[in-house]
Amino acid sequence: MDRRRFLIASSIAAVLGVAATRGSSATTPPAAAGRTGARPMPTPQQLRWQREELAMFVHFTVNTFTGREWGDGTESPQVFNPRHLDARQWARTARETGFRSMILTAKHHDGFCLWPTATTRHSVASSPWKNGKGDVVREFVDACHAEGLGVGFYLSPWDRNAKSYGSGKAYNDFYVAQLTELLTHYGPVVEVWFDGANGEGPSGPHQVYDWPRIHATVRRLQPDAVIFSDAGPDVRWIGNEKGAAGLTCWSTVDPERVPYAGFDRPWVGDLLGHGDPYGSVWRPGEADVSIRPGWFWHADENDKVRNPDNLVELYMQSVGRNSKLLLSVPPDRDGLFYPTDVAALHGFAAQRKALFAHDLLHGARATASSSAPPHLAVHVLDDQPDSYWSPRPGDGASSLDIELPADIEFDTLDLREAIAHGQTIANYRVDRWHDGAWKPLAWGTTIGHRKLERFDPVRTRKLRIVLEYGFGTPKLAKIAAYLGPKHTYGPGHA
Ligand code: FUL
Repeated sequence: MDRRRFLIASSIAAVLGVAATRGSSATTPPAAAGRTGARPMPTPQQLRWQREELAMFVHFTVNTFTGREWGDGTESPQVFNPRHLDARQWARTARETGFRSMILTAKHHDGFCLWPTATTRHSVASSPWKNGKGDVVREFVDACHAEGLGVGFYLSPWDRNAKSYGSGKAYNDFYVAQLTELLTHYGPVVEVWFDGANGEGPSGPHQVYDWPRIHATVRRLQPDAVIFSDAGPDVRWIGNEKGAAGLTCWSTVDPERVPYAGFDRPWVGDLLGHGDPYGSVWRPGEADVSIRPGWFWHADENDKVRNPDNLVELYMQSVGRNSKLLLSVPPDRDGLFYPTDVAALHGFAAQRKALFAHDLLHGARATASSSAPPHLAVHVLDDQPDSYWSPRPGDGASSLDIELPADIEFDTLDLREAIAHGQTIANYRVDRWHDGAWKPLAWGTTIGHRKLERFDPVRTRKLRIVLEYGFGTPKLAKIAAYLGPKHTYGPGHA
């Protein structure tokens, strides 16, 4: 069997859970797992982006005032008048609740621009807000800077107001001019978000976007920004709007499979959710979802805001599956985050703080089946994302034991790979020592930046992590165990 076929067989076995049931252990390793070969690695920008874990999406435009989700471009700028707009309130809320950057819809599909652009009159400059002298983008950026948050922009390619939309080059010129304004007038940008939506249908205008030119504009003007779209190139859409990464989630993809933003095939969602272990590029997934049923604020959804339990679930299925959570919190017609949303965000932060307050493995002893110095077992217990344990290359299945001075009770496991070196682990199992024997507690496929496992509380004094399959020598950065607080909130909007 050649390497590729061997690895396919291994990862299928891992996905089916074969490894978890056949009782293999570090002392009886299966045939050598897939090894070596150059693997894609993150750029410093991609690493920074992923380590932030939480970003906030701010959906705000004429839709906030018309009650729509997709404006059609005929909205009068006169409807836009957020009398008490306070972007600092958005940024303060984001910072206080653990978010590290914010992405604003500078222009949504309706084409209305939140800054006084020179490219169209369809903007805040034609609105009654601040007598047409206001600039939401400026206030947003200043607020992000004041609160120490990264700045990101969503500039919808699909524009239902621009006359040139569908014309080819003329629209690309217009779009690149808008992008250039955003990327030159407002300081450093950490992320540019290219949406793939288009509801024109076969009889509507068909615009061919000049992606190479658009990407080159970002690279030239903001070389430190990551570019998001279904097709990256730096970070990819996770393939759904539920905020859920695949249970198996590789940060690598094959770029040919989803060649451009808006590439619409039935299997795209699945592909983006899981990534591809054979993929030639590093393109981690971003899980976008709203705190409300809609992306924009609507009065009749004020009682449908996700509760803190629900937000913790989102965190587990995004950040806890090697993705990043991009949570939309839409300002209301006053230009403020609504009190229910703010309270939910604080509850979310309080739950995370309580859950991750005490790593119960602190003070434990770690020993491994083998180690490649200086990457010793003890490094899985420190908090350095770049220090890790690595078994000797070619050792086949590897394992690491954690021994505690006394029993601990926990319901959450936190596993992390040293992803600065790429993602290699394709199968793991965690056993606990119980009634004189090792019993499987949790198992899965990928780890990546972070894999969170939750279960009913268990007790033990010894844990073992077994790594059976991979695409190179594993580099395990962290194992932590936590006991979560009892949930105190009722069922929420899902
Ligand atoms: C989608 C858009 O159509 C929605 O309105 C929203 O902006 C979401 C984040 O992306 O493609």
